Amino acid sequence: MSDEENEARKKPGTTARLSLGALSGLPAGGTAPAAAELVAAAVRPQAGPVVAVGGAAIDRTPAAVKDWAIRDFGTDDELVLQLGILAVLALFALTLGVLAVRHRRTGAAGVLVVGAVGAEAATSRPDSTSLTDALPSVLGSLAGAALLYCLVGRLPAAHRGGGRAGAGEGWDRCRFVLAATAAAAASAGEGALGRALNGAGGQEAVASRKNTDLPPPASRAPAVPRGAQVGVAGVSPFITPNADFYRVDTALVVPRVDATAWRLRIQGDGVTREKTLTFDDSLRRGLTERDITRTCVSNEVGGPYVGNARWTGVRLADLPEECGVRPPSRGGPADQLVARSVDGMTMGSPVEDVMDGRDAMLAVGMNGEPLPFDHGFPVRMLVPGLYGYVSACKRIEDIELTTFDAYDAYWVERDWAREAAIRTQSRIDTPKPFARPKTGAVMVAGVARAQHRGVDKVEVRVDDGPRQEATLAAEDTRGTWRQWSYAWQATRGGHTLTGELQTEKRTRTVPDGAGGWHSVVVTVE
Ligand SMILES: Nc1nc2c(c(=O)[nH]1)N[C@H]1C(S)=C(S)[C@@H](COP(=O)(O)O)O[C@H]1N2
Ligand SMILES: [Mo]
Repeated sequence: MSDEENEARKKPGTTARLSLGALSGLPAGGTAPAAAELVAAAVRPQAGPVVAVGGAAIDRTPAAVKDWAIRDFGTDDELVLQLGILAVLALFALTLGVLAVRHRRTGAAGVLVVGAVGAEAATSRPDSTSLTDALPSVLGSLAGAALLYCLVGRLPAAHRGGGRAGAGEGWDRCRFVLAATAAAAASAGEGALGRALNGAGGQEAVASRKNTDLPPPASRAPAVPRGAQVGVAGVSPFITPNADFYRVDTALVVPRVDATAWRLRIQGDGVTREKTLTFDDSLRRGLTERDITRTCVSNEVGGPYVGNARWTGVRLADLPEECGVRPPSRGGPADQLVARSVDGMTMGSPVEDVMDGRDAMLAVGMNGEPLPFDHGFPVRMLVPGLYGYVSACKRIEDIELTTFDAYDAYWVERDWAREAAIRTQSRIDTPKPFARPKTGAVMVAGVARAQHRGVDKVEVRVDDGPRQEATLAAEDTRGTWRQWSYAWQATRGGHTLTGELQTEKRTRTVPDGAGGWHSVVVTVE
């Protein structure tokens, strides 16, 4: 074999070149978001392109899909979304790599276009206040474009018959592979470092939470009666531990707010004296402690998005009152209290409900500790009897008095009801669906809730038999869920157990919460 033939052999054909191009795209496509993540650590974690594009995607997702995502991925929906974005980016990277083999500049420019999309998303997020939020995407895509340009430049010229490569243009497979591998490893490292820095961000916020000393409440929660817990294995604990409390957030990266810098402004229709509250002001106001069961409107009948905790906070009604606000029933002009979060979330509660004497509060404590970041540190709102999306604003920073006619909050714009009082629901916690209990005495037990109204009766029905009254556990307060149990003499075979309390007709979660009986099918052996 001649030298020439040998040289030609080593040079890849067209298909091989395109594959190598695609392979160059991957490290380049990896470098862009990784470098962006690193820059985001310096600018603002929420300004990273994956988080920004993810947030924009969430805002544009139809309510039904979002509802499905919350239901089927639980709180993992955020992870699923981020992985999805990375998968799409990988596809782009492969395509741009192939493109770059034909037109080196165009391929590199493609990376910049993707960067521009990220920059647009980052600067148009509701929590973005500065154009510097574009920096992570811009710098990241510049790095990616430059890498793609260089890597593809290392590929040999196209192989044409016995054409001879010019001196110095020798195709060095080894160096190409080394360069690509190094770039891939570097971007993985950068990405990991960026993520770690982002996660470690908010030092001041973490310190401010650590240094928060909740004063003893001025008004204690009534003691939970001994018999509030039915004492049947498999029933949820009466107080849900913080770590097990369900969580719903549209923000992909939960902002960590420094309590010492936190302010809450109260303004709007009927406010005669505007007010700005600091965290210390709140702690000095004499805190109220209450057990309150909270739930999400996306909770299906029998679903897990409900929890009961001991909350401490400022009485919410006092604040508008001190600002001169009167509820509509006393002639006030505003019927909607709009809460705004630092992350851009908005929610509107009826002013009447907030001021009618129920234990609506600005909570600072959850089960004896400052609010966890995931549950709204430093301050979140709670209104007993209303679903989370119309009352439970986390990291609240602004309260505006307005009307329902004048303003639609985040979820209302997405087809959920303007006003949403919590519907009565009962859940069978045990036996679990498709359990196989033995014949004889089987305890059927669960939790029922009708926050703000109270639960007076739960009935259990086996198949189409008569309704049997369940034994209710001691009632804590009207604001909390109530456990119940029923001793069932189970006979062999398949049975359907139904806990009857709420309206019979099963309804979807959209627009104002699910209703209907919870049934569990078991086979007795
Ligand atoms: N800032 C902010 N507050 C929020 C939300 C949110 O996405 N962002 N979700 C709301 C919804 S739909 C519910 S059900 C509750 C959930 O509160 P938790 O996560 O503390 O259980 O918070 C509400 N407050
Ligand atoms: Mo919710």
